[in-house]
Amino acid sequence: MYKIAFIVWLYTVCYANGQQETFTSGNDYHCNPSFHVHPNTNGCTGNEFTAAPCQPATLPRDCSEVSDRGNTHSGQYIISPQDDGPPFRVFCDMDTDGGSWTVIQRREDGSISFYRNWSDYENGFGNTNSEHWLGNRKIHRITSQAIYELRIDMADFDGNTSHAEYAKFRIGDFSTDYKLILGSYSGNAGDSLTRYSGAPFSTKDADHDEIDSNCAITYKGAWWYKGCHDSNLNGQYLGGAHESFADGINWKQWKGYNYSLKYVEMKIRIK
Ligand SMILES: [Ca+2]
Repeated sequence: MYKIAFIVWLYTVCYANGQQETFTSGNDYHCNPSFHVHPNTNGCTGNEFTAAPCQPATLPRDCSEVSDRGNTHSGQYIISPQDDGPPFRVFCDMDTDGGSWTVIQRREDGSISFYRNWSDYENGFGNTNSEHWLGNRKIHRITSQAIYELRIDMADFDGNTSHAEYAKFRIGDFSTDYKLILGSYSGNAGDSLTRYSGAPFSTKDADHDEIDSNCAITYKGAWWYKGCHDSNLNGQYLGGAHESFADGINWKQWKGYNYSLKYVEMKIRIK
């Protein structure tokens, strides 16, 4: 006991409220005040906490639960949906419209190609701190836990922003090709997705759309296409107005088929 206490004291590191760390043991620990000793002990000051008493946590199932545990900062957290699958890293938006959003997609600078194959979209790619697609398997796991809503925040290159919300959002498992299930629309961006509720997901190498050609190839994206789309948020980062038809990051009802958005963030939370 004394030896353990001494080692812990010797290596005390102070963390900010809500910060997460992966320790050298390889285990992820959820660093939440409820798991920590009182501040101002073990050399930590102010609002800092020591990780020493952290538990190899019962991880939160989504960002709503991260928020419920007292974490108010937007950033990366480890979550674990309530099933047999492994935990994974997500970005939690704790600021927009009350917070608690689990981010599933972000476009912001074109640094990453989104013209990718089925397995990339199934498993996810990019960095949750910047551009990424969380992954269809993970999105399915999260949205299988409860009724979730979807919010899409968008921005153009002139400083304008808009959003679209759907009162229900769920995607099926692999056997449905990650079929989209959507509830009613609200927001100020216009509705460019409801028509595609019920559509399976398609990529350039997995054509599940309703027409002979391959929408994902024609429009250089990956989406819930039918024949083909009103929105293409995984399309090419074309940086504003473009002459090519509907192959950018397009949201038809807001900016049309010839304007590729500057910024998009798709996020979900328990309804
Ligand atoms: Ca087709």
